[in-house]
Amino acid sequence: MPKLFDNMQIGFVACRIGMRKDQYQVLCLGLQGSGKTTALASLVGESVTDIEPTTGFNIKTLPLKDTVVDIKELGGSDKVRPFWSKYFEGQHGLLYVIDAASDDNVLKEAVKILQGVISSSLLRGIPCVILATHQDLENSRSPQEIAQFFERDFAWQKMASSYVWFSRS
Ligand SMILES: Nc1nc2c(ncn2[C@@H]2O[C@H](COP(=O)(O)OP(=O)(O)OP(=O)(O)O)[C@@H](O)[C@H]2O)c(=O)[nH]1
Ligand SMILES: [Mg+2]
Repeated sequence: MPKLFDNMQIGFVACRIGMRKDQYQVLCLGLQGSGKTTALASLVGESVTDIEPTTGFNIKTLPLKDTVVDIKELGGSDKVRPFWSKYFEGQHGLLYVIDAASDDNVLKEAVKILQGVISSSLLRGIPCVILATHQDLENSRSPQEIAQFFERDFAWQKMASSYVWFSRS
């Protein structure tokens, strides 16, 4: 009996420690094929081979020091995008993924869709980071080229010059 009691105490302490971690919700959006699933798998150390298009959503949990970040990716296809706004409430941040090797029209569409997303009152004031993928491809654009597309329409703070460029202030 004393042994069982000891175990219960240990369980209680472990539970309390678990509860102390702050939990944040980040929404990961971007056009179909922009590389959201691949980027998230890479972030949590999973294999990036044989990744299929996301038909609904895909959640990855990223444990950080004293913090747990749940990143929820929503599929980027035309069929799924109308439902994005159902997931806006309660988010602490937005990760917007773009394909750095896409052509002008696709990038313009990515800008237009991001404008629509961040105009939602449910996302007002939350930070948004743009992540550019496909930088390993020869035809990928430089950070400066991509910046031109986004700087025209948004007020951003520069964070880095490689994979992550701007954060909405
Ligand atoms: N070369 C290269 N290929 C990539 C990169 N990121 C993703 N891909 C490829 O691009 C394709 C689409 O990647 P996904 O991660 O499925 O894209 P997604 O944004 O999750 O797409 P949806 O879920 O359909 O909205 C896959 O074939 C990936 O292997 C990258 O940085 N470089
Ligand atoms: Mg996906």
